[in-house]
Amino acid sequence: MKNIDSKGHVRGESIYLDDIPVQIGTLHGEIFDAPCAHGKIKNVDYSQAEQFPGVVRIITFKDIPGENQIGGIIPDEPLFAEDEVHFWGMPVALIIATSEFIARQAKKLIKIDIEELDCIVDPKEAREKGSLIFPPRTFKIGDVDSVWEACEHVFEGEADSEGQEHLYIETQGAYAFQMENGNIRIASSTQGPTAVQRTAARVLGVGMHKIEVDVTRLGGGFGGKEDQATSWAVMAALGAHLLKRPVKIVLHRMDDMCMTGKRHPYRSDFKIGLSKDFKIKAYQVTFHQNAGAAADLSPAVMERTLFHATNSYHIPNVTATAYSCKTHLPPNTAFRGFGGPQGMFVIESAIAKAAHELGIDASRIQERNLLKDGDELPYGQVMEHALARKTWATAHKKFQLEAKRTDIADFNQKNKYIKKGLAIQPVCFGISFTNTSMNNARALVHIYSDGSVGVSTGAVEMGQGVNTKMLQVAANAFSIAPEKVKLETTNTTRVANTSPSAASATADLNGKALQIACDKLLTRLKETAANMVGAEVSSIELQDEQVYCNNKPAGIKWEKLIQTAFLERVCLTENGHYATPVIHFDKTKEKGHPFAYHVYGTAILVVTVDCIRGIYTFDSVEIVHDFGKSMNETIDLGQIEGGLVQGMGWMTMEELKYNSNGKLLSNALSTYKIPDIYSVPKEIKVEALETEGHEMAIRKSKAVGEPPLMYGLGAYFAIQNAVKAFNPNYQPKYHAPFTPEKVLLGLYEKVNVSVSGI
Ligand code: LUZ
Ligand code: MOS
Repeated sequence: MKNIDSKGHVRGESIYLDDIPVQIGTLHGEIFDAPCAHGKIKNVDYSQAEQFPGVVRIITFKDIPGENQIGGIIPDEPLFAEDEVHFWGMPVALIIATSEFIARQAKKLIKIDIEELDCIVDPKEAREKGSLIFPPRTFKIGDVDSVWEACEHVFEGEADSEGQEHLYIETQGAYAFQMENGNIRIASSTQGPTAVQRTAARVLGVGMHKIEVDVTRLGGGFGGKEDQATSWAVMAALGAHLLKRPVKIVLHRMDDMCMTGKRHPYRSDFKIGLSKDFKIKAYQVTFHQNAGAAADLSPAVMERTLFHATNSYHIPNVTATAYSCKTHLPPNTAFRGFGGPQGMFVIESAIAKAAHELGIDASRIQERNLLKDGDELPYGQVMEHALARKTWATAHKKFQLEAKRTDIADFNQKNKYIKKGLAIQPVCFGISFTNTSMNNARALVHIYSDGSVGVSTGAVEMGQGVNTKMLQVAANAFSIAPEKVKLETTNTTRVANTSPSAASATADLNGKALQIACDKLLTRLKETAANMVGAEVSSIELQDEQVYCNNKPAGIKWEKLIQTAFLERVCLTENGHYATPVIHFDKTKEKGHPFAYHVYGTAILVVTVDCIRGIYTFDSVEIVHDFGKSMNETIDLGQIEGGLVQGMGWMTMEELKYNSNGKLLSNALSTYKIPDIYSVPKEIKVEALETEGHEMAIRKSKAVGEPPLMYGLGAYFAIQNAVKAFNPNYQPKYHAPFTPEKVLLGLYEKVNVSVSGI
């Protein structure tokens, strides 16, 4: 089944926030933000802006009826700055005007007098100065200190990865309406409708029941709207509340890039110890997460970094410590992978470094240490149904790794100024919110009296195709045509207390809740059918839109069944609640079983580097991926391709630049390069690993949102291998992204070349 949104998207008919017809009387909001990263506000002069024709009001923290607080995990982030600003782009005031243009003009008339204070942008510097968001955490298994001695080889090093801009095509936005009795309705481009509802209630000082949040769809989220869609929605709600008129806020791209947090940059130190036969005996790692100026989701992101510190490998002795460092960047936030990719980059760097020093290919160490059933991870979960080795072996065979290696060696022998490099990237990603209590969802199903069905869940459609999957669950449960099912908007009055659509778990959690609701309806409908044909309930099935009795059609169509049930006053509405069983985690011990299951895969990446210019193209990325039993192969394939390319972009070309004063320099698409059609691999092959699927996944179809991003890590190491093939003096560094500039520097590091004839 195709994505149900594809036609609407292609024709431009799909409704995004900015497509909602504008109500008469609507006002437009524009954010006045901090012009430095850290400073004391001496004075703000709004007088000229206030007098600008068309400006209705300028709202500051003083106008907030409730709390000036948007922090979720830790209450450390004001909606509007009070006396101090903590990052460049921090909201100070909201200008409300009759048009967006007027609001933007008025913004230029605000004069702010700030005393600039010291600015920290580097996480290690923050740690040295004791600037932490919360105390460090350590995951530990075995005892590294007692085994270094016994290791044949021990290597130490640093591995750093930079941030990543989400670059959802649809920027942040919200549209709030004052309803009767002081109720507020907010249309929001958010992954977390409940987070918006809760925070709006807190800021307005009202109960959550006064706030309704509605989401049709997002033009991309990638984590950037898990927590950070909230500010704009709350500001719009505040405007609507104070002015009793609709207020709309849609960020311009440059404002969005400047004001919102991104993937967390990390700086890390590692030490790895191996036996003679390349078994990893010990691994010690210290992560410095650049959290930015407030906690946002950093504690949860840091936790996932620790969970994924050893990627797909079994290491018996591990000490992984992480510091969440408070700096003056915008608060960094969720981004596809949620700290996992950052953790995995360090172990892959440690392996690459060991391989380089030993003069072997990294894959020899990788393969030797892949997880298998019964292995215990540093956080206490014991592997079951581990597929790390199977995906590796299948990729090796299916994609003829040996032949590929020979071809590349041959090519590199024959070509002086063009070199190829290969890397293998295994991935093992845990599925479930790391915070156990968040792993629950609800669904509401109405069967209308004509037999058509309306489905509401807590899942937010952001292009990932979750609505299509939900529709499949409902249509399949009732054995009716997909056309008979409608996916409603995600709305807090229909489905309450939702977790954000995140952690790759949205289809699993909401799909299972929906399945439960459908099953309850089905039970009642079977009773009605049994009465109609005068048979036992156990002999009844629904198939092909009709009733079957003892495997034979009973001559009752779906519509007839529903009509009868309706006339007999059977309840045709149900809701389902699902909470993931089995999972638990004890933070005092840092041990437990936090994940419902893991998703596995192995990618083989081949790159060609132009050794004169430092530019590169990826010839191919070939993947064996563990889909479980995919319930929608087209959608899942789209997730793999998109995730892969997004991961490759982070590792190679996407380069965020802040100056030492904390100002974002790469604040537009002209200065921040994301992968385009010319930079994606020439060939992407994805093979499904043959498995039975996993019971904890919706219809045995495993979560697919985040895991493929981490195949992109291999891009870094493939390029590095090509550089090594050109320049034997190159000393590998582990600092992503590997931009063409860095490639060029690597190619000519400690080289005395004369590029003759060029
Ligand atoms: N969000 C969250 C996430 O709150 N907890 C998680 O574990 C998570 N994992 C991935 C992406 N978003
Ligand atoms: Mo996400 S990083 O699953 O919002």
